[in-house]
Amino acid sequence: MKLIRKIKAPCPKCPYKLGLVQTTANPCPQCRENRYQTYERFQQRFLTFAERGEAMICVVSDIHGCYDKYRELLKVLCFGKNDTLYVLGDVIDRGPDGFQILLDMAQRPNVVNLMGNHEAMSVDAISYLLGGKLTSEGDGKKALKLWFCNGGDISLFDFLQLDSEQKKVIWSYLLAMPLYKEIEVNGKRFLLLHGGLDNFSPERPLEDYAADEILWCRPNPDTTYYADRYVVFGHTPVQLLTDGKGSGPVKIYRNENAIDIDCGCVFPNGRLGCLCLDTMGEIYV
Ligand SMILES: [Mn+2]
Repeated sequence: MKLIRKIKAPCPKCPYKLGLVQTTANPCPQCRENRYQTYERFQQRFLTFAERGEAMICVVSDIHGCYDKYRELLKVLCFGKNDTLYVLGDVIDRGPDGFQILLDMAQRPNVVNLMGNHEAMSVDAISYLLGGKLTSEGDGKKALKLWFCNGGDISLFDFLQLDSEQKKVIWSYLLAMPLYKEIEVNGKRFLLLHGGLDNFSPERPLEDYAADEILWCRPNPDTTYYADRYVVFGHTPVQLLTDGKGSGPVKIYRNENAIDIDCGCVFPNGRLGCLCLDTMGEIYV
């Protein structure tokens, strides 16, 4: 494993947390004493970026019902109508407010949501509950059980609270989620998806991968994909890849061109990690 970039987290006392990018203040005195220069640099670069009014492209994953962290991230990013936020799935389940987050995202044309295995499970289970047709093969009861075993029970409760118009919005939003997105930012190519690419071969066309190979893939710490583009994914909390050996707060995991951004925000000691594709800078809330 090779970490391309190491960024220190701000000290726990830091009131700026890198987050308050609206201010020109440097990190707190303790941070400065600890020489958290990377944060200062990032903050300055971010400020220049925002001041120029340029659009920013960011990517986040596995919000898992953490509504407050999602809102805080938008604030930290100063997320505006010219920016784009790619969300690599698993907005729902485990935490309580997944569908509320999806409702908010559905109203934002510049938030692009990709399918996660939790959204796929919810589609199968809710189809079964509402007596509709399953969108993927399998027995409905099994689908419901699988969803509940993976923290879907809390989301079902959330879903049932929605009024019929909101349910419609959510339903069409879920069904429209793509499995992957290929984009280019500043001359760098990115493939964005939820879990990874099982049975990977660089020659294999993307449309050839089954949904499960993308949604449930568990890369290992040494997994690499393409030489000419970054693959950015979530699904596997970085704690699993570092085997708890990393020191300090959890960080986005990079192994050559494979980048895991799931910092396990719904779990104790987890954070919501966000990668800015323009600068490759990391933001945490
Ligand atoms: Mn997942």
